[in-house]
Amino acid sequence: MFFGEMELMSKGITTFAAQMDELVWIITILAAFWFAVAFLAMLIFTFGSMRKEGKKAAYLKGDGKQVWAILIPVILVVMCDAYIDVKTTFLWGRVKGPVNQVLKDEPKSEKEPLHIKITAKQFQFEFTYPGADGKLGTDDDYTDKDEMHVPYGRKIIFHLESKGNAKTDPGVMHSFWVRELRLKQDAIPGRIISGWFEVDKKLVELDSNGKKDPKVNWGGDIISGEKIMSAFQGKVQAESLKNHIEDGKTDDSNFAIIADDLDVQEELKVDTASRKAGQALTKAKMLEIANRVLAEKKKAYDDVEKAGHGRVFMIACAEICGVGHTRMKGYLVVDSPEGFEAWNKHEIEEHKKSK
Ligand SMILES: [Cu+2]
Repeated sequence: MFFGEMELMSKGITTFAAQMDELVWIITILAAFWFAVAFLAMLIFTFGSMRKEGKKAAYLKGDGKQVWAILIPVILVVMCDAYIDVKTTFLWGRVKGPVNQVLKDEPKSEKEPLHIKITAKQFQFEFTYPGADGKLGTDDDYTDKDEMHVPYGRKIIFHLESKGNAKTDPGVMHSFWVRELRLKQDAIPGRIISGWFEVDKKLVELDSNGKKDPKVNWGGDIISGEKIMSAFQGKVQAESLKNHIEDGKTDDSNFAIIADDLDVQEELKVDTASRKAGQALTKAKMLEIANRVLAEKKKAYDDVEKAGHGRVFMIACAEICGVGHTRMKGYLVVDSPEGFEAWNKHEIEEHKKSK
């Protein structure tokens, strides 16, 4: 759903996404309804009970039939609340309940679940895969930073932990969040928290408006990391460049860094000494440059996506974990089972070489 350019709700891609979205809408609509009722009642009583010549103020004791004026709305609100609570409890159980029990009730997927260890650090996510033997915690495990690959149509069981950067550092709280998965899970030092999700192929193939996304192509080259990541990063940076200009924040150092990364610092007349930019250009001119760069980066990203398999989604840390919190991002690549196996094989080889 869109309001102009603004996406009201990202598309959900997991098997429990529809249930989650339904609940979000139920809560939103019920809360909006009762807010409107309460606000209207307040207005009616305020203006309807204003002082009038010759009219005496009534003294209401709140007994007898008057009780119902309070009780009926209260009962209705409590009923709505109970309805939300029941629905929430079932969904919570499905998503956050003990993984082994929950998965017994879920439709079986063709392949055995894939276990992935997620380690949250200041300020990076690391993903450990089982390697050739398919078992976590053995010698052939390999770890990738910032990027997580999963196939659609298979249960993913993650084991999330928080680690410090030194032996004496117990780590801090983080939160693993991918909005399209409709999944957010805190990472707590000293605990390993397991959870699950399964990406639905059909949902990945739809765009945010519910139409089939023409870019989806599960064939093509294996995209292992860097290429798609840098294209994705480029798109995000170009968006950020545009936002900086729109918000008039061209004099902060981040702007200079982004402009440098995108190679438009000269064009935007960024003064490298003062790290200030755009004094020589009008906002309209800068926006023109930013829009051009954004279009280029969007196209580059689309081209990479079209050429290879896999859809990319952003992973973010959703718990303020320190000064680098906003930089704590990663990328989730959803792939076809074949594409995932090819990538997995490639990574196993690469990590063998680097040992
Ligand atoms: Cu964090």
